[in-house]
Amino acid sequence: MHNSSLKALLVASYGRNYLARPIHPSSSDPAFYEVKSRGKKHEVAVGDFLELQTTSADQAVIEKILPRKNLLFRSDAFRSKSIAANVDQILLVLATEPGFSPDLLGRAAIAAAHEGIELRILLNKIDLKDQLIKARELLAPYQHLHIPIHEISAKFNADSMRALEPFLAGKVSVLVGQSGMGKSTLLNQWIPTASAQTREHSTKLDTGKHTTTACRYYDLPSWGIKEGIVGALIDSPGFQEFGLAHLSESELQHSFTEFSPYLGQCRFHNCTHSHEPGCAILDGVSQGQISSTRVKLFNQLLHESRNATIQTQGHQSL
Ligand SMILES: Nc1nc2c(ncn2[C@@H]2O[C@H](COP(=O)(O)OP(=O)(O)OP(=O)(O)O)[C@@H](O)[C@H]2O)c(=O)[nH]1
Ligand SMILES: [Mg+2]
Ligand SMILES: [Zn+2]
Repeated sequence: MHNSSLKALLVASYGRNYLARPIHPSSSDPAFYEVKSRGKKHEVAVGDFLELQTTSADQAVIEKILPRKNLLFRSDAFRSKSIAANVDQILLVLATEPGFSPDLLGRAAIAAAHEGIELRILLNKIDLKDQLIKARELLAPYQHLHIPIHEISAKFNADSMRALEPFLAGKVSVLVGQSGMGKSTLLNQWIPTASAQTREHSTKLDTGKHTTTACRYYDLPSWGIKEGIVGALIDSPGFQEFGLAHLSESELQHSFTEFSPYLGQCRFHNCTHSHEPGCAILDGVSQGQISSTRVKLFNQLLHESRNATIQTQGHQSL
């Protein structure tokens, strides 16, 4: 057999194992190619468009990652982890129970703002009412920022799910959130064939019982097609940490969109907006225009970003 090159979409990743499906499959192409990157050269993510070189009937190596419109990832001082590429929208899934982390919510919002990706918050499990009021309180600062928030129950309220369909049609959306919030349950409600697709991927990738640690791309059914574009959902494993150490101080400031009218107005040009006199951001807090939770998050992220820079410099000098 001879090698040939083709374009493909990365549809599943599990550790360093990947599956990609041909964009314009010919009759002789398999449904998926098992793809490998040559060494550590290519850091790929689900949603990436790739140029592949086939090496056998159903295996290929990555020649090239086609230009991305965005890449959602998290990082700390030591490593970074891709979540998804080329997404139109982030669906941040939170639940009434178990309670969600407001810190993670804040970080997801910053990641979205930084990459210029639309964010939609789904508050799931509203059938469990005991913690509903508390959840709404934690969401108040985000309502204030005009981020759309939908109250749903994946298991017990089909209408709440259907109401969201128009927002998913024709778009690639990634489900993110902590473990147990209901991401996979949502996926299975919207895409009844998802579990069958998962099984197909798993057989190929041989992930066995670790299927929930994989990240996967699923086409939406007919309601998800808009103007000829097939929308999709990317299911990602739950995480407890969302490091944003890769954002510089200036990138951070600009990702807190509500800070923008105040930027450049602090008394000190290198103001960290934590304690300085004449800080315009802190004035915004006392006037009720900016939430103090968000300023605290900014300071935490700034601290992590600076720490990461110090660590990196330390490594380079070794
Ligand atoms: N009461 C209630 N339970 C729900 C609802 N949606 C999901 N659950 C339950 O919440 C649990 C976790 O759901 P999953 O869909 O596995 O959560 P996940 O976010 O995919 O979790 P990870 O894959 O670990 O990241 C399951 O037991 C679901 O049955 C809901 O609307 N109401
Ligand atoms: Mg899941
Ligand atoms: Zn300031």
